[in-house]
Amino acid sequence: MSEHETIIVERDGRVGIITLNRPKALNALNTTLMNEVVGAAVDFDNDPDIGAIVITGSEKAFAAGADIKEMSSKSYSDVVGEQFFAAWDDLARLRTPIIASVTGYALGGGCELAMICDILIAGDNAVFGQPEINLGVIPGIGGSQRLTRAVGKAKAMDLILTGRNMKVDEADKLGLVSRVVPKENCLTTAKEVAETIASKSFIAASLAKEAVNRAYESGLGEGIRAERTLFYSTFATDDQTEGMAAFVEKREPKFSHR
Ligand code: CO8
Repeated sequence: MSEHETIIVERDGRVGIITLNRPKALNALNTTLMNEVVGAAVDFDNDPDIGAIVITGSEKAFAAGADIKEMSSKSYSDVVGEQFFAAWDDLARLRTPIIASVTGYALGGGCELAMICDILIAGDNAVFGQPEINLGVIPGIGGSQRLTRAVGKAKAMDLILTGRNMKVDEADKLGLVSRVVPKENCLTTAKEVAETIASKSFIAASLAKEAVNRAYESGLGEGIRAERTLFYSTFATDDQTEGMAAFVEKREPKFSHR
């Protein structure tokens, strides 16, 4: 793996791990970090030996938001001209399941990055929020959309308009997170979840991800039709043949992954 300035990239078996590594800035998301995270994730997505990706930060901060110092001097024409932060959208398009391991602050862009991930494992010290309003701006990496879909209009309006922070218990109650675990166990749990997913058929996992995302992005009828088409398509795969044969023969399946 190549050297990076703002992240650490590792692999553990079929799991790719990206650790945000700007501790002095509480992992604030600057342009370099965005390009490195998205680049590393795309590389993992194209790697047939990788079946799931974990994105994590430090115990104090998953990420305390977009880098305010980088943004503060930008003008309207700067952000439009460079399509500031648009590359984060590429992360949402990957086929490989992505697990966020969130301890500490996940604020602003940090909360938005966690919500781009498919599964969110939270430590018991996690704090979520969209405080952009306190800076005279609004969420810009999908926060107003993904938070509203995740927790509903009433809570999203409350969080986005007041800019207040939310502790993990409230986030859990609202369904924003997948699991809450002691902070010491957060990364281990995220890796275990990733290993479990990576042991399945990659094609089935990526189609399942696509189907769930269709529920998130479209109406029920369109989602049901998409699911049916995706379900039928699994019958064109070796992994369907193997998975069902293994069940009938009472043995563990050997998936080809991809
Ligand atoms: N950007 C830049 N630097 C930061 C950020 C940030 N978001 N957050 C923390 N830091 C830096 C601090 O400036 C400080 O650096 P220094 O020591 O050089 O002054 C260092 O990290 C440590 O921070 P604190 O001393 O403040 O640590 P505390 O433990 O006292 O407080 C907090 C922790 C509560 C997390 C506090 O740092 C904080 O409030 N941070 C800002 C949170 C925030 O407002 N985030 C939202 C940013 S806006 C955003 O994310 C918009 C995304 C959409 C962009 C879309 C474009 C299209």
